[in-house]
Amino acid sequence: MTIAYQKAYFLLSVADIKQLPADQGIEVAIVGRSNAGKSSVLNRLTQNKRLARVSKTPGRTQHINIFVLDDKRRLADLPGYGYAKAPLSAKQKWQKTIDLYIKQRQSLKGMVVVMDIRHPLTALDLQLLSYCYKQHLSVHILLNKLDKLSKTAVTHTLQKVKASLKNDDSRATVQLFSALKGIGIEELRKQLDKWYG
Ligand SMILES: Nc1nc2c(ncn2[C@@H]2O[C@H](COP(=O)(O)OP(=O)(O)OP(=O)(O)O)[C@@H](O)[C@H]2O)c(=O)[nH]1
Ligand SMILES: [Mg+2]
Repeated sequence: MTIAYQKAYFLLSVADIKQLPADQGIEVAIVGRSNAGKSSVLNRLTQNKRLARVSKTPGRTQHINIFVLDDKRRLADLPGYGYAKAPLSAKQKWQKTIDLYIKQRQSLKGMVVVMDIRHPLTALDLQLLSYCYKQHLSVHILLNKLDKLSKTAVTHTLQKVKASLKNDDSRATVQLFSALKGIGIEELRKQLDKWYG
């Protein structure tokens, strides 16, 4: 079946996982460092520029935003992490929310982890990946903003990230992406189709 990503619509925004919609069907979450481009990826995927607010100020999105694809499938835009100016209390709350979300959300089928290709696999990214592996959650990494690097640097970074993931003995997959240029959409859709299948 083909999933009509362009029909996605915003359902609700919650500060607490208790307020999430019923834990049924299949949910895929998008997560990553603040400013990595999560909202831009969602907008690109759904071909809807206004779907997820693309903030110029990093760290704005502190809520879990739920988007509906159809009666069984949802996308969750998780709050960004690693915003240096965020107070410690906000950072701790983030950790707790994400930890609980990953542990408790039965319908969560996979995580799309968005990274800025210029700064992949930061300490917080690695911490998140280890949360996911612990819960046997599938991970697909987007190295976003590839338009910001030269072709040589892109290839080099992709190889380095792949090698590092191998050492991790993770089963995470990784791909190149540019939300700005619309590069990598097909590959992302294929991964999502598998999870939503
Ligand atoms: N050059 C380039 N810029 C991008 C790309 N994707 C996102 N951006 C820019 O990066 C900034 C952050 O993008 P967002 O989509 O708001 O990032 P986010 O991860 O949702 O950020 P928070 O919700 O604040 O955590 C914006 O200025 C985007 O225009 C890309 O592929 N290439
Ligand atoms: Mg955002």
